[in-house]
Amino acid sequence: MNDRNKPVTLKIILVGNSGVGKSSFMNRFVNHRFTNICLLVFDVTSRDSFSALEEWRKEFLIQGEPQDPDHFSFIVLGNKTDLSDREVSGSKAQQWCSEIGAQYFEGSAKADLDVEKPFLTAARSGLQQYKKHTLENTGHFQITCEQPRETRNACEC
Ligand SMILES: Nc1nc2c(ncn2[C@@H]2O[C@H](COP(=O)(O)OP(=O)(O)OP(=O)(O)O)[C@@H](O)[C@H]2O)c(=O)[nH]1
Ligand SMILES: [Mg+2]
Repeated sequence: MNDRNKPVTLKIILVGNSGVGKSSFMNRFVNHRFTNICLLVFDVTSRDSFSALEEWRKEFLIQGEPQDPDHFSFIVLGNKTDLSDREVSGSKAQQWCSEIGAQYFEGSAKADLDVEKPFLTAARSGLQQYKKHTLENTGHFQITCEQPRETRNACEC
C-alpha cells in the first residue's frame, strides 16, 4: 500500500459551554478520531452559549495549538433544534460564521436530526489540512523542521 492509500487517523474536538450537547452530538456519530478540526458547539435555545463561542474560539487557537492558526477553519454547530424556545436564529449564527470564515450547521442530538453533515464536513476539512501540512502532492510524507531564529546560520553542519 503506498502512502496515498494509507488510512489516515484524525482527531476531532468539540468545545462549548457545559450542557450544550457536545457529548451527545459526538456520541450520535462516531468513535473515530480526527485531527485539525474544531467544532464550536452552542445550544440554539441559549444566547449565552452562542456568545461564549468567541472566547472558546480564542481559547482553542491558544491552547489547541493548531498548525496554521491564521487559516484554521472552524465548524460551528447549533444543537437542540428540536426545542421550540429558540434564542439564536440560524441567520444570526450564519452571520457570525461568515465573519470568522466558519461553516455553520445545526441539528439535534436528541432527535437525531442532521447529525452526520457537520462531521462529514469536518472530516473532509481535516483531511485537507492534514494533506496541506504533511503530504506533498506526490503523496509522500514531507517532514519539515524549522530552526529557531537565533540558531539559524550559527552552524552550517
Ligand atoms: N432537547 C435536547 N436536549 C439535548 C440535546 N442534546 C443534548 N441534550 C441534553 O442536554 C444535556 C447536556 O448534554 P451533554 O451532551 O451532556 O452536554 P455537554 O456539552 O457534553 O456538557 P458537558 O459535558 O457538561 O460540557 C443532556 O441532558 C442532554 O440530554 C438535543 O439535541 N436536544
Ligand atoms: Mg460532555
